[in-house]
Amino acid sequence: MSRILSGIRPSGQLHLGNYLGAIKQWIALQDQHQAFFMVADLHAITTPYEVESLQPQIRETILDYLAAGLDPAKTTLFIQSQVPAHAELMWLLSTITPIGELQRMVQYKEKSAANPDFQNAGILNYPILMAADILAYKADRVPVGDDQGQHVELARDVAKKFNRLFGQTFPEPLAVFGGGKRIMSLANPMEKMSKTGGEGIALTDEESTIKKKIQKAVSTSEPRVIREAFRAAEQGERGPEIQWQGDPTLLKQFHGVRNLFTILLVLGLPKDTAQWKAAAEAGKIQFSQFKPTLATIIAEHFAPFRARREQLAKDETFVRGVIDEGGLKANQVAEQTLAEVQAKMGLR
Ligand code: AQP
Repeated sequence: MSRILSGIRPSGQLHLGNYLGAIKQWIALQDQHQAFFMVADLHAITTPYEVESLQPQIRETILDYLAAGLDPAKTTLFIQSQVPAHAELMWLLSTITPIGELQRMVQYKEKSAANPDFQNAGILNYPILMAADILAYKADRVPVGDDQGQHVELARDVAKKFNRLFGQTFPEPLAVFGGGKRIMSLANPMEKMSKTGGEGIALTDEESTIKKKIQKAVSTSEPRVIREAFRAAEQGERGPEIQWQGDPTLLKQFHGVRNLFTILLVLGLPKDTAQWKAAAEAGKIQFSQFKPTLATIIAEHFAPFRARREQLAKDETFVRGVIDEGGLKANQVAEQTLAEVQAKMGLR
């Protein structure tokens, strides 16, 4: 049975992008794979954060995992910092990771540009820790959103290099992407939806809040844009960006409506999507009607999530038990890999 690993930083409320890019895939994969899902708190401290909010935020993230449908009977759910082997393995892997590879990572460039007063080696070394997260479990599949694809490729390169230098040890991990691999910000669809941007649709949002947020989403009345955007959403592609390159307004509208159609296609029932597909192909969608419909589809999809989450929040003993048991299982596997790596590198 192949192994998968993934995680989310406890850096704010989980949003639709985190769900469609990562968690929805995790739920689908947990039945056929040996799965490890962590709350990536060591990654969270590489960008500005409030010390007193970190523990509550870690707990909120675990509640989100459980309420979304991750089953502790089938998967190992754990907190990254409770498995010290990740940080130790990272050090060992850092000795074979070229600095130039780290410096060319898009997330490193974006996150250091966004936080000029918080420059630190952790942001640069983030992908080595992520490689250690993956390789500690010898995972061969990593379900993530497309912003993390470059990091998984680096983990793959590190695995190959380790195997070449010290003998076959790791599988070469591959990223696994789902239909919502890049959900864009509603207000600025040229950028991805993010926790810290504050404009995301939180998984806990009520229908009225979702309606208000979607209402503000960038849309269009241009038939060409509607048609091309629906086609791109259906094919899971960024679409014919070149075509709109000379017109920033149309380009933004294209990305805005492609994003809304992507959400519809991943969350809507076939009867919902068929009707809107026909309208999009004719280039005639009234966004004043489409937007509230989409908001309702999202709210209904997450209604069971919100109910389960409310129940789980009251059951501190259960949640604590899941974290403790997950930590034990994760430590067992990761420590074994660490010992093997230490021996192969001549440290034992
Ligand atoms: N907009 C997105 N669309 C699809 N997938 C996304 N992911 C994040 N944003 C989107 C995926 O969610 C998983 C967890 O991400 P993360 O929290 O570990 O890192 P991040 O990419 O830094 O997430 P955010 O939400 O943007 O947080 P902040 O604002 O703190 O930086 C990953 O699989 C990611 O691909």
